Amino acid sequence: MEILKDYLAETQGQELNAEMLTFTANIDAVAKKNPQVAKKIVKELDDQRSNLKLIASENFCSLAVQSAMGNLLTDKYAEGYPGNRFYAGCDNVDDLENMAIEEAKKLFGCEHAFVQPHSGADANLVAFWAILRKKIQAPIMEKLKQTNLLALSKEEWDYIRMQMGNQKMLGMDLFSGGHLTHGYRYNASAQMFDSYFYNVSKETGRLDYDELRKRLHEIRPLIFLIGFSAYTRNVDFAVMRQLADEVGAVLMVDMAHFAGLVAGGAMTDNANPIPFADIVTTTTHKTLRGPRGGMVLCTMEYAEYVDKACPHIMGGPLPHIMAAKAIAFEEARSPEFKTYAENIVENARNLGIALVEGGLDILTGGTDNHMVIINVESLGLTGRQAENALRECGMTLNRNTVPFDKNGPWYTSGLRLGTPAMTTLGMGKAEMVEIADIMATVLKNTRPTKTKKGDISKANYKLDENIKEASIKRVRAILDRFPLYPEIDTDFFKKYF
Ligand code: DSN
Repeated sequence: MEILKDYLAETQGQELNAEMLTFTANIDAVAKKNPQVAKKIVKELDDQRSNLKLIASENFCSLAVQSAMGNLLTDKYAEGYPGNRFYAGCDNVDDLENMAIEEAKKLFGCEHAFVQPHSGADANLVAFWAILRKKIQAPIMEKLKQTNLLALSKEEWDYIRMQMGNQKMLGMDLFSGGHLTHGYRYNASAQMFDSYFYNVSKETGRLDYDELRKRLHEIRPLIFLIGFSAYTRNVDFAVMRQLADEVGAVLMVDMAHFAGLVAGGAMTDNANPIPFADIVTTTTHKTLRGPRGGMVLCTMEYAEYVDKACPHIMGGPLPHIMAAKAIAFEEARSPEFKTYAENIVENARNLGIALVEGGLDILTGGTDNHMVIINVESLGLTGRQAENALRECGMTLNRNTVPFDKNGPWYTSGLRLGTPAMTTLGMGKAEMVEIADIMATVLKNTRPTKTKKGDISKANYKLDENIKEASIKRVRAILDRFPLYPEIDTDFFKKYF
């Protein structure tokens, strides 16, 4: 297979398309080792091009971010942090990590940034343990007049372990939109902490601050955690700070979903957690449009505990991802990103309005951020059926629990959709209205089938074939106007794969 050679021969005399050349060279190098892997990369690009990406937590990062990720930096070990590594030869990684740190600090206006976590779940573990070490371990060590854990007696060490394992955390219930790393029993966080939850109000679907205050005073947790992956309303972080202070809790915010909206200035004043929280975690690939990864932002009070994630909870960082984070954070400081963040919110708002007009049941009736959640129960469907029917019609999204969901976390009664990726492609109000209409049409023409026992199935369904065909055409017509990475021509690879 001579992919690169063929491409160069085919394009002789034409103006150089650096992006296509880079992609072709990468595919060529991979295909020489394993054509099946190369084929899957090209197919994934085709898939993401021919289906509407409506997953609220996904996006398309820039090709510059992608190039920064795919290179030899992956070969370097750099356990520790800049200037304090467990390995020699970290000069370039030190510089890259410092660049990402400085960019993050400028972008979010925070005192300290730790850019090593590989994911949001990692970032949360780093934050949890930093809080435990600062608030529980450090005072005990001070009392014992010790600085070295290795010098503790077995009894002293057991005492620290017991105290650290017996702390309370109060987070948002998974069914109200919270994240599984916030104390869900199937996640390690619920084994680390004595975990408690708050819910949204049954009447409004929103957080009720009076109820939250009551719950906080009842539990009096070490960590008061605000964050969600399926909640569509702004939170007043000034009020959250005040509530945390009333009970002496550490205020931790997981802004993984809305970090890009904070960075781009679409969430300001009390909706921006940075000035109010002690410690903030995030992913870098959702609304922020960076590489897949995580990050912790905090006050100086927690800096040394966060930086010592290795050896405590992390191994080696990913230097190639930190390089890509530096690029992405710089991109996010541009005026274009500000417009982008505003457009994400505007698109979500318009999508919500159009879905309501289409007769669908939207949680809280709309949105303040980048996502919209549909309750499909009134259509007689589960989230799983709705998710699959829409995917058949060229729309990729995920099913989600709704508050107090009767169908549980596997089948669910909801659909979560978001606008970050569609906004990256340049779509606006007209497309949101069209997409809402396609979705409503598909969902209203999908019916659950019966199981062999005669019960209504939670998994299987029948979708009208004519509707399906027409919907795919409508979706493709939108996508044709907003191509993903137009610099890259995947048709060129058809003769190889
Ligand atoms: N997977 C991310 C999301 O979709 O919200 C976080 O778990």
